[in-house]
Amino acid sequence: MGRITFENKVLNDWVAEMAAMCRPDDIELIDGSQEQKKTLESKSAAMGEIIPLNPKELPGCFLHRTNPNDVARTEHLTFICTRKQHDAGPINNWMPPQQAYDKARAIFTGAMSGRTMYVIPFSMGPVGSPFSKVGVELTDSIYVVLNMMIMTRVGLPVLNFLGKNNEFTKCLHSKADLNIERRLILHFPEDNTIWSVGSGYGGNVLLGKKCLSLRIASHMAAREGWLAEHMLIMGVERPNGQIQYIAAAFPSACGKTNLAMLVPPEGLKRKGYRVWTVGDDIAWMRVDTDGSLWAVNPETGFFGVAPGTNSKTNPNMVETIKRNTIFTNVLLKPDGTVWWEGADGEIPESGIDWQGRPWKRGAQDADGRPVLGAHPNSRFTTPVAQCPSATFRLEHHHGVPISAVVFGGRRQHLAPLVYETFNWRHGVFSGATMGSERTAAQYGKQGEVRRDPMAMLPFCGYNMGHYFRHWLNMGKKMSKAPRIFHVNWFRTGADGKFLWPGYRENLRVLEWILDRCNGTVGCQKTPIGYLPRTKDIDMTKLNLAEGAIKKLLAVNRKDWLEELKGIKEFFKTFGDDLPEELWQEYYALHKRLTGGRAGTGK
Ligand code: GTP
Ligand code: SPV
Ligand code: MN
Repeated sequence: MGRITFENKVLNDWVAEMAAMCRPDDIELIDGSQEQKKTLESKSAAMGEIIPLNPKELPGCFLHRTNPNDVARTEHLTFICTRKQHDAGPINNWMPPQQAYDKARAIFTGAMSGRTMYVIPFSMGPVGSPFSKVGVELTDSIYVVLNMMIMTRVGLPVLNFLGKNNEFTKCLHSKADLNIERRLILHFPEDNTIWSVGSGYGGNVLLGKKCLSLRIASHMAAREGWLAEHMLIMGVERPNGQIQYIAAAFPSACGKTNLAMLVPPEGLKRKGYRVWTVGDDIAWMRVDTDGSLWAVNPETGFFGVAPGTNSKTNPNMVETIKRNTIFTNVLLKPDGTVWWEGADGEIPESGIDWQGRPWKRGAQDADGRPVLGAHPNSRFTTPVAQCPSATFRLEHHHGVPISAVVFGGRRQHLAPLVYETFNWRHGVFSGATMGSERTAAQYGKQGEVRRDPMAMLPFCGYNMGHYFRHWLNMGKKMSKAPRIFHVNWFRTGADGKFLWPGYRENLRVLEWILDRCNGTVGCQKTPIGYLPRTKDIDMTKLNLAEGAIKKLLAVNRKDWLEELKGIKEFFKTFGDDLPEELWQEYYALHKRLTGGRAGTGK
């Protein structure tokens, strides 16, 4: 076995210990150089792990197919391993640390034999920024290495920054045998450690992303007094040149990437709007000396949903993924380019589907259902810097100031297009009670409404009751707290079709949100919050169906009272850990909905 020595003793000992367990044939340090990247691409291609795509049409691009049993995060195999179960809370899967290490050790033992172990030093956030955290991932997958090179800052500058003393998150990953029975995604927040085994998919294995930047970081953030959130960050440049920033939390596959890089619609473009993309998935936010909330995107890449991406829905992304991009689980066309459902152009006549099988247009399975060319959760990994709307502030160590926090879910009914909450506490309530219909980003029944507080249900690394308390406390630390809003792009009419055109037209809603922050637009007061009146949203060139806006802005008291029943059950699961303030918000909302009658006891 090859040996490398590291100046940092903790790192050195840990790599040696993990190698002794996993028994790789070789160990290689990822230095972040282009030469090493090229060599790894060739090696991975020779192994059949990645397929080089048409170099003329898609230079520097590759296709990867995961095991068909390994196409999304596996939440039921994801654990928070704290000494006390109470610290993981009622929502997370929990395992005692010793049991978790033992279980995983049995799978990791010898799992890398015949393979190379890659050592990836990475920084989440600009190297050396006060926001940033260093991690080191050990992995036996070149696919993971190549993805990490896009998604994070990797290599020698990070190692140099780490030096001899600094803390880092110990991240261990092995594909092992990709057996779902032997798959575990384990977080040890008390040891600053992540162990992931038996998967090769996205959020399960790119350990800087959901595992470090959300589960481990949320735990750190609660201790250190900041926020680690599942949020996009975007800047909206106004006609006068002023840029205001929005951080928005929507559950997985509910529109963060699309919103983060939208192109203004015709009506608003003429006013001179422009959008700047800071991030599409994760926001780390701190209170700065000016009393407002500042945010960075700790990542350097997008791991975006492919289906539905086209030059109408997301022209900036179409531009971004033309080079240096890794496509996962999409259709391969005979000309060496790729396709997915809802891509630009004609549906190809034939190709190789995401499972590597020959595919023909219109193909149906034995039950007469269409055979998809791309998996619904197929994705691309691509550098933020290639995005035409990428902000010039990507490397700024202090990030961007946030004017508005936006929560949103995927709800066919109930939630109106947008509302503003009355204050920070009510805003935290609206985030804590978010509900959303399940999508292809998770295993489980699609379409079922589940509570997904702040879009953090699968990502909060500690007791969620304590997390709500932390949110309430953060509000008290700010003299210029952002206002909190709630949006829903997914309300449907009687025909089951979306009432709101969504995508770029969402800027019309953001305009109202920012105008509210600036105190320059009106609203109507309803029991659930402030809603725009029809005249408050710019509809130039929108051509909405007759009556649609009324339906989009309707607040149905009966439906909300029904919703409160589910919220009550959800809140009860937290017992005494649920901050009393959120019960007070619950009763206040109940009272507003019933026109004065207070709700009954817990
Ligand atoms: P993760 O990467 O899983 O965290 O997802 P995300 O929140 O970034 O979601 P993304 O922007 O990739 O969108 C997911 C799906 O929602 C895609 O199929 C989009 O086409 C669709 N979508 C995005 N925005 C809108 C919208 O405004 N309206 C409608 N109807 N669909 C949308
Ligand atoms: C999500 O599911 O929220 C994602 C994709 O962003 S993954 O990286 O797989 O978590
Ligand atoms: Mn996400």
